[in-house]
Amino acid sequence: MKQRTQSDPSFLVVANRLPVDRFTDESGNSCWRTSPGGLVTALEPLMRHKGGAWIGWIGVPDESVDMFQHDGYTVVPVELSEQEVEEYYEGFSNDTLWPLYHDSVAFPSYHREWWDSYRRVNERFAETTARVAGEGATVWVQDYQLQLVPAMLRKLRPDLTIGFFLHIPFPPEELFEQLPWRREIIEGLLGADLVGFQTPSGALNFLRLVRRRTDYPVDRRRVIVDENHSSTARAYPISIDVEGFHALAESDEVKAEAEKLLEELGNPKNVLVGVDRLDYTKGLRQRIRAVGELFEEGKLNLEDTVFLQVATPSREDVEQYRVLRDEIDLLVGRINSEVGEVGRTPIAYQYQSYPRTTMAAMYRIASVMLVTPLRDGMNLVAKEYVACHPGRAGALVLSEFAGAARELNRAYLVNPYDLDGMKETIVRALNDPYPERAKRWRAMQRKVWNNTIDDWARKFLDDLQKVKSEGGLA
Ligand code: ADQ
Repeated sequence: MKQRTQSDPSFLVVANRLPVDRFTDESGNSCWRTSPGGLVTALEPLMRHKGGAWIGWIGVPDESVDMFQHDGYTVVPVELSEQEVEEYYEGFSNDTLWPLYHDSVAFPSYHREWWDSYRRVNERFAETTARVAGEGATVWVQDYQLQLVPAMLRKLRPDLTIGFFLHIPFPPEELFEQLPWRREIIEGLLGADLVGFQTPSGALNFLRLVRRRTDYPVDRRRVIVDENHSSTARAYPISIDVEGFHALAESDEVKAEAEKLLEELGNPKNVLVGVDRLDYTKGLRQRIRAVGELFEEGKLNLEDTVFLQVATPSREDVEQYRVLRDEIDLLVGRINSEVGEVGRTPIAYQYQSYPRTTMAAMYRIASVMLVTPLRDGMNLVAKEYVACHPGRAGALVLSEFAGAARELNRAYLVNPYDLDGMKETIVRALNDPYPERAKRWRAMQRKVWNNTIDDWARKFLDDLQKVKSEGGLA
């Protein structure tokens, strides 16, 4: 076994993907650059300060890359074969766990080979982490692709402090119990000293399952696994780089882009905006149908209103996502051809990814932002809108089933399955008098500014040290 040294990383993040992308520079050299994202932005300073390491997959199958230094921390690539990408990632992670954890809004597929691959890949992540972590280091494991890592890692390295955060919802026991490997997943998570969820109901669902499916004593939020180890479950609602987004939206570049965008849309009085990854959990079908009906019924007017819907390409190798893309194309096409006129259509639909500046420009021009997922761990778009939209009276129509609805409870909340209710609320959000909109807006701004991504990371990591040293949380 390798001798550990002072310079071994003392803070490690383990996530399915690395926070870097490869590109080729002008001289033809292959280089790495940080891929934008809230988590990376929040954790990078800490990684640099503590001599950190990030362990993850580079995003390309069958490629072995040695660990390297990037921006002051160590990047440790974990290799995945093409078959593992199909079985562990597209299969078990995205076609079993993803739908199951999102209320089974699509049917989860259960395949034993996928599970075997999931276990194998989790083992590889745990072994890699165990190899590089310094003595007594803190390890933060991220998300549903790696739920077995905490227990596997604890077995290999009992000296480590291990945290886990789940970015998606944790389902109620009635759903979770379908999973043939439910016991293994619960045991996997219990390897962490602290298991973080987006909402209190996620933490409660997990604790209820532990009580039902294991014999471990549970003391409020704390599960006593053995005399040397206990695991605490608690909610830590994730957030965004609020200041960063706000400053970006106030920049001259974004202001100019927003004006140009408005012009391209025909300078309408009202712009409804939706921005989502193209995913069946995001409630796109229901939202587009609701807005389409409002145009058909004349409650939204083609003369002064446009609905801009952006869908980011996502998981294009998974069949369900290809089908969804075709369905949305068809639906938008039908509404535009039936309600639109030559040169003027109610829905401006874009299937593409945009830079942050364009996202901020869209948030600026949105008189009403539509965030109506059928189920969502948090939903950062909702918070980004509140951080970016200028003025004092933006309007957010938000699904009750997004984690964000707990903090943003002064949004115009909707049940996305109730099309009539959603239609009424959209019209209300558009037409409510200024004082009502402003009151709601102020309340939401307060919430967003009071919990930034830095607060989230700090709170989780502080609590992680606390549960490790004191055994629990007050
Ligand atoms: P996602 O399901 O990806 O995240 P979300 O929280 O909305 O959902 O984050 C999407 C991010 O992608 C946002 O930062 C948004 O700005 C960006 N984005 C969306 N469309 C884009 C486009 N066309 N071009 C460029 N960027 C685009 C998962 C969980 C969520 C949880 C987050 C974080 O499903 O519930 O909030 O992780 O924990």
